[in-house]
Amino acid sequence: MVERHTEYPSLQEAQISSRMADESTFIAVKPDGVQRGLVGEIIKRFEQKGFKLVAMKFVQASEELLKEHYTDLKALPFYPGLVKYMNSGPVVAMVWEGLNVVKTGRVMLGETNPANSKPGTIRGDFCIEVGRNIIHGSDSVDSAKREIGLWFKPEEVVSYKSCAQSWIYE
Ligand code: DAT
Ligand code: MG
Repeated sequence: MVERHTEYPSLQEAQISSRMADESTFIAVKPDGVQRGLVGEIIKRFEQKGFKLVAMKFVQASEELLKEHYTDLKALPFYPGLVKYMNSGPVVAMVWEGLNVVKTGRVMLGETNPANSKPGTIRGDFCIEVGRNIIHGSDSVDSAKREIGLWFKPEEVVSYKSCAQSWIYE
């Protein structure tokens, strides 16, 4: 009988599921990324890497939400300008799930300052100045939890099985 590679024992499948669902990160295409038509390109990179989209909304964020989102930076001189920039148009807010997605997501973004970001990273490929760096990504598992809770209601984060999971995780 021909062995079927499309089916896995349920235990293995359960182990894969728990490893990949372990971690989520908050990613947002900033107003400049939206205006410059880079939404699809950014989503594509996370999709093609193998991460799983579990929440997404197109939203004009309030000043209040943005101040809270960047509360750790409130003492810094660029904070008012940062909030104004983030409030200057709609953003695409997303939650992506997968193994080590917080750290790998940051690698995919590049450095905070695009000038220090390598080609091949999102900031390295699509922007020039730190104040117009087109994308946000959580910097730790704890900040991801805080940010996801700020931007999404629990019921807006969808749990589903990806048909590709056993081809992405071993
Ligand atoms: P990151 O977005 O890489 O996590 P951060 O949390 O230190 O970086 O800062 C948040 C955002 O603030 C960053 O994406 C762009 C802006 N920013 C950071 N440093 C800046 C600076 N020196 N001048 C102007 N904007 C800055
Ligand atoms: Mg940050």
